[in-house]
Amino acid sequence: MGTALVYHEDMTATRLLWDDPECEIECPERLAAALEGLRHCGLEQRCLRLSACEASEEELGLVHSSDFVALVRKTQAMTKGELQALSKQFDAVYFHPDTFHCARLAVGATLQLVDAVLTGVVHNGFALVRPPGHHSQRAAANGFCVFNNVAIAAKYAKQKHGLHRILIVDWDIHHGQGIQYIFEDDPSVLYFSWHRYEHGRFWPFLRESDADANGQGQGRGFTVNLPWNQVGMGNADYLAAFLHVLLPLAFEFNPELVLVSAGFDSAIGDPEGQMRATPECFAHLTQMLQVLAGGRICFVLEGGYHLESLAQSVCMVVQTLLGDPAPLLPGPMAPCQSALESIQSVREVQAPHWKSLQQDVSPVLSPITHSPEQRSLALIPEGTTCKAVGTALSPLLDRLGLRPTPPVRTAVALTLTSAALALPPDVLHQDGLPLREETEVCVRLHESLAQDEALAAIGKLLCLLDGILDGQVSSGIAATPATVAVATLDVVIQRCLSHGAQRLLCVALGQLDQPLKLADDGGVNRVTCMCMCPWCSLPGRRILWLNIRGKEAATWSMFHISTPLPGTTGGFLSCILGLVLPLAYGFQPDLVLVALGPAHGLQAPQAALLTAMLQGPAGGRVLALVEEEATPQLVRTLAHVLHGEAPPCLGSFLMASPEDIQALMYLKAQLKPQWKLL
Ligand code: X5A
Ligand code: ZN
Repeated sequence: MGTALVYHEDMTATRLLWDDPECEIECPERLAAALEGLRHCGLEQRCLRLSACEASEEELGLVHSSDFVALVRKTQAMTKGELQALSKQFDAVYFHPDTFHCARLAVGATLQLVDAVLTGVVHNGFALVRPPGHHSQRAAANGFCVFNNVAIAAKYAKQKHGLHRILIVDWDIHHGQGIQYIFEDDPSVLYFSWHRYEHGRFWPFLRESDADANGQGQGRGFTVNLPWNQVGMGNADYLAAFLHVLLPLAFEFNPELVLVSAGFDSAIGDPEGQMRATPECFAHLTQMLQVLAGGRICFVLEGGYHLESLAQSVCMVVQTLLGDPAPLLPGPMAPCQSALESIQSVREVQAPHWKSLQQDVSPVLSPITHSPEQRSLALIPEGTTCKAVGTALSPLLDRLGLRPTPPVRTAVALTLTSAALALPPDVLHQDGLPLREETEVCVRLHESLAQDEALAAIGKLLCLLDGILDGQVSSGIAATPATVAVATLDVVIQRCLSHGAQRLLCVALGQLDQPLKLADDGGVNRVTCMCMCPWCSLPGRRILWLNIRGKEAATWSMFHISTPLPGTTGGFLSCILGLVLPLAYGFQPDLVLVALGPAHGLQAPQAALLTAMLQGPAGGRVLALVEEEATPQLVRTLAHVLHGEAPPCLGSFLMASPEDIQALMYLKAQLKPQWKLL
């Protein structure tokens, strides 16, 4: 079970045969660049390679009229003049004698991928295809697209595999109006698209690309358009769109399959998109989508015209699909005002159709009290579009390849054996007491820890923690004796800080108060926080403490926050997507501690989702602390998500209670001035 890569070299055959500045960017080198990138990074070799076959006439007929298919078939025997004349009948389209073959391969590749994922041959995969598909309509080619690969795949998944709910995420920078038209009145397909819109002044210049187009009839609420009205959208804008629009709806929809119209013209350097999201951002977007549908997710290439940016972004997606941790995101985590306005307007349009949005029909946009956005991300120099894959590609790809991935993905420091726990086979077991002396030093301050069993547990835990801090291990789970949970946490935090961690995020669940002996330097460098606790007196604000427990909402400072544990699935999701992740991404921690303390009250699927999603902000560095008495089922579930698997479903969606909504709104209002992703 792994990741499929579906491809066929013949898809490089179709190309523009005459002069057309609009169409020339959709060139064969796009596929070559993406594939070379994957090879260069050693990713192609890690995938299950599937060779594409042409889709059948019947499969094309799931979306397209037989007249249209017949018309495209005829292009195989046309002269250049005839091809050019036919192309002119459509908007931004070119035909080549090999177009029909390529377009059938593109559909075929997509359907093979869907089959592989839905029959359990692989968990997920990527179809590298040309021509793209999302603009194509029942009887019309459009915007370089001939057959609508992803729309056909959704119909196919419904018809052949009997699925009832499919999510299509279209992150290409153009509006996939073709997909929108095909599923407009179909509530079984949730279509999300963000796109460069500029108030209607960008191609394809359609009124129905705006946020207020949200489906027809039964399908109302199942088309979700997020128009970008300015260029230059970056990582924070894309993250905010996922956290505040797509993911709340996606969780509520609860898809059985996710299809991604994966265009990379939304990435930095692209001549069409003019946006600024870096390739790393696509690793994070991928990781967020992987928690849906039990991880059943198929990526299908759409646009992407800057060869280096395209290749890097494809590598980021495939690397994430393979289970590698997402790299840290560069840049300040503050969405721009225009993005916030777009996000707000689509939330308002969709609110009547989605319980997850009904909590804040008229919420506050963050006031413009701060100085305008500084956008200091380095731009890839322009002018490298659609040239043959040259030497310029390698240095940039090397940068990706050199990013060290820890040799061990997940380690555990537990008292139970792996056989009893049924952990994934390559999870490392930390045992022995190699750090006895250091352990004793660490625990000197805590008399409660000075018993043999406690010392043994702490020794294992520190050994695991050091593995993470040294970059040998990505993530882990450690058991702590419940009676000394707070003291243990203190020891862990001290060690992180003394090992040079710059920013530490502690998500403490249940009855865990902040350790008291944390700051030896209490009182020094108290800059803005009026809180008297030692956490906030640390120089450099190195710890963000977020306590989720069954009490009131409170903010002692922007780094010291307490929120009640919501009682419903809807409330829990709002808390994760609307509070925890925006804070975590805004803080950009080196390491995340998820501490499940006494009476944490979380069900295993909730703990798994929280832990899975907190891998994003810290580059995969998550240490989960569980009580020794934690059930094997909880430990197993956590080990699986840290190991890269999808968390189990939370259960049916129940709307957040008014009290939980109120607590969340209160915290967000308090914290919004400092944490811009909220
Ligand atoms: C698939 C795709 C873009 C067409 C742009 C025409 N099409 N100006 O990115
Ligand atoms: Zn596009």
